[in-house]
Amino acid sequence: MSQRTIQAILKRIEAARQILVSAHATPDGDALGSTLALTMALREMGKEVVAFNADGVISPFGFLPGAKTVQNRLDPDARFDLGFLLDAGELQRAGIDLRAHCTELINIDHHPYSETFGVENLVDIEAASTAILVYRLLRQQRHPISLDVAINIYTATLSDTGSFRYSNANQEAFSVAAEMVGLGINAWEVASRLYETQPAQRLILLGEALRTLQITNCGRYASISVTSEMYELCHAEAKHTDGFVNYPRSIEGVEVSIFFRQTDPNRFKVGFRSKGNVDVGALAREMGGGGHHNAAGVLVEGSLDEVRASVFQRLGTQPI
Ligand SMILES: [Mn+2]
Repeated sequence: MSQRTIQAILKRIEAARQILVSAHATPDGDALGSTLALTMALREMGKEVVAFNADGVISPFGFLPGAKTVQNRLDPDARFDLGFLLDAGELQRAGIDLRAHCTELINIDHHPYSETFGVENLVDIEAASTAILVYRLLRQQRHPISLDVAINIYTATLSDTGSFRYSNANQEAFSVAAEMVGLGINAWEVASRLYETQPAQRLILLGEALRTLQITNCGRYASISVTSEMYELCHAEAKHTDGFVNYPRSIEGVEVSIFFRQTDPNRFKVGFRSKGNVDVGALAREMGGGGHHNAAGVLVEGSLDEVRASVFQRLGTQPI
């Protein structure tokens, strides 16, 4: 089934001259890594490729080979024979109207319930990263994987598996990673670029956020918060909170971590991460938001106390 899809995609690549490669906006390591892995490989095949992300390349991913060629804007007249949207789940997460620019669209993704907006949809929820699906495509085509492509595939997979700690870190993830190391990538350098280059104000803000830690009396839920006041105090901004939601989840017994982040004077973004059976996607949808079983979010109006109280009430529990 997916073999047939891969063959069909390779045929369309062969026929195309101008190709757009994009992924979801506010990109993570997999979105950018898979975009750049596919972009670099297609360029090696002699295709004219534009790599696009509505939010450009965000820190710390500037080191990825090809990162400097990513555009965050498209000429309104730009037209492509073929457009890829990677790792997105939904067409609209591209952040622009891809259909206006591309004759045909292809969806490559590993999210459950990924929309079938493409003429071909290579979707496999067993793939640890979307970059792994790009890898399968290149292998099928017998395209030799260059060092530039390898670094992107490795970084995307390292990033989407939480450094090979999450339940999606399967045999394929490890074996592709090992192959990329065999091709000459420096695993230590990638890890240090990803995890040891944070700005000081992020750590200072994290310190403030951790002081707000609340654990519910059942011990299964824990939350931290960041307010506009804290941003000012720490000379930090929203982009510095990336990954904060994971800290409460590291507490023994905690199944769901919740991160309250102020976006406006009277509004909070509530992020959920689950490491167990609790479906936080369903919870967020109930509240008017969205997401998946393990990761979801919703915007809620109110003061921090109000928003926190309403979330904990919905969970049927309260903080100690
Ligand atoms: Mn992904």
